[in-house]
Amino acid sequence: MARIETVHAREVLDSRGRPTVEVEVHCQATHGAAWGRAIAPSGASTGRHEAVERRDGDRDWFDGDGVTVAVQAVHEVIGPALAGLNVTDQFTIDRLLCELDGTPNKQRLGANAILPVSLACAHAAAQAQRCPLFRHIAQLWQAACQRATPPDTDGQAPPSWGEPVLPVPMINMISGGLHAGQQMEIQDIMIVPWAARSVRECLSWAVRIYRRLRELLRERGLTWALVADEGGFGPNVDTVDEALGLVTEAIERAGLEPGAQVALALDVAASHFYRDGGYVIAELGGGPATADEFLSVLRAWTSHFPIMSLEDVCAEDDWDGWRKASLCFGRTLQLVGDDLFVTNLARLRQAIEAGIANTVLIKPNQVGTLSETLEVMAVARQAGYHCVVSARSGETEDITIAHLAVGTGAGQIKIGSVTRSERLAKYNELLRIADGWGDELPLKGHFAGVG
Ligand code: 2PG
Ligand code: MG
Repeated sequence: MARIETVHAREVLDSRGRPTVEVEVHCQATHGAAWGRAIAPSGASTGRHEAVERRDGDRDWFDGDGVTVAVQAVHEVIGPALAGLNVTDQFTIDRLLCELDGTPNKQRLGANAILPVSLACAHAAAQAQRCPLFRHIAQLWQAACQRATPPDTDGQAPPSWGEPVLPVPMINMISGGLHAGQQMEIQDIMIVPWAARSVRECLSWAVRIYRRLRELLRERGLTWALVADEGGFGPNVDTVDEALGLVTEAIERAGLEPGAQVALALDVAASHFYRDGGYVIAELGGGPATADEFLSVLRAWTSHFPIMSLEDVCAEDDWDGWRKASLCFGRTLQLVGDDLFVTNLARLRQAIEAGIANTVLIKPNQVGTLSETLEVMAVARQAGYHCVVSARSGETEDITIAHLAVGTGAGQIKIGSVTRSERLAKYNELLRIADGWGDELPLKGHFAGVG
């Protein structure tokens, strides 16, 4: 038993210099004090259906981006309600957080107030139990999976992921869209070093590819020194095709085999170039194109380049486009929904029913609590979907998602590139976990639609 004594929040800054909420939870445990700390991240290419982030809107305070209202909500509403609860009882805490807010999208207190409380409780609970966070999350995950299992599925073979493992990272190399200068419509070109044998080897390959890419960009006279929001390059390419060619060549120059050793993953983030009822992209002449026309462009990319994963191939509410994309790619590629699902159970259920996508991007701040995040993952797993645990483009030194990916055995994590400390904080935490528990935790990717 570890009782919550105080919940303290403060305004801190994220990687874009925007305010966000940090929370500390202090408890009294049987064998002494325990505490935990967590910080809310923040997206740029946010989905329309995400839980709400509360900001002050006062122009004199961080240009309106301040989060003092959210900090106040922690001090005045959340802290007093949580005092005395057992910090290890995450499901009760998170249920209470949802009740205190009382809205479906957390707009009263703000997901940026609620999430760091939920995660800080998990950190404190792990400390109270004297175990690493991923072990505590693994316990919660088992319970979430049991809750998500319908009673009539007893005896069925368990889906292929869920045991704690170290995840294979998707590592950002080139950014476009809202994460860079919008010079290229799609948001991320990432590498997946799926043949590497350890997290260290994944990172060693990624750094080598990143450096070869920088050399290539310099040789081609493309602006290479600028790094985008997630630490990748934001070169002035004319087309996505050109950018895909550059990353593939960088893999070769690094002495690695594109496809067999290192595959590509794209975050198309199509909602952000969906205008006037169509997809506006240079490859299609820059006018609004239909989903069918856009899918033919995607088909060309996937046949010319070693792409294994496509995220947000259609706009968040273009269910018809998604249905077509799922028929086209769902069996052979990993088809990830981010803006589509926004880590939201109702939207995931709707997609499962319709056979749309095969993988869910998991961002805890899109839904607002750890328990709801685990519930979405458990329902996804039950339906045979895969999960990629993901950071946001606005990040901090918070490392919780590294433990979330390991504890749930998701097998994949998306953090950003191999530069910028808010990204490296998470990679370094994976390295620490691998160093401490690597003998018990293999590096294991679980991918949908491939192998
Ligand atoms: C995404 C994320 C992370 P953002 O779209 O997948 O890359 O971006 O946090 O801006 O939503
Ligand atoms: Mg995305």
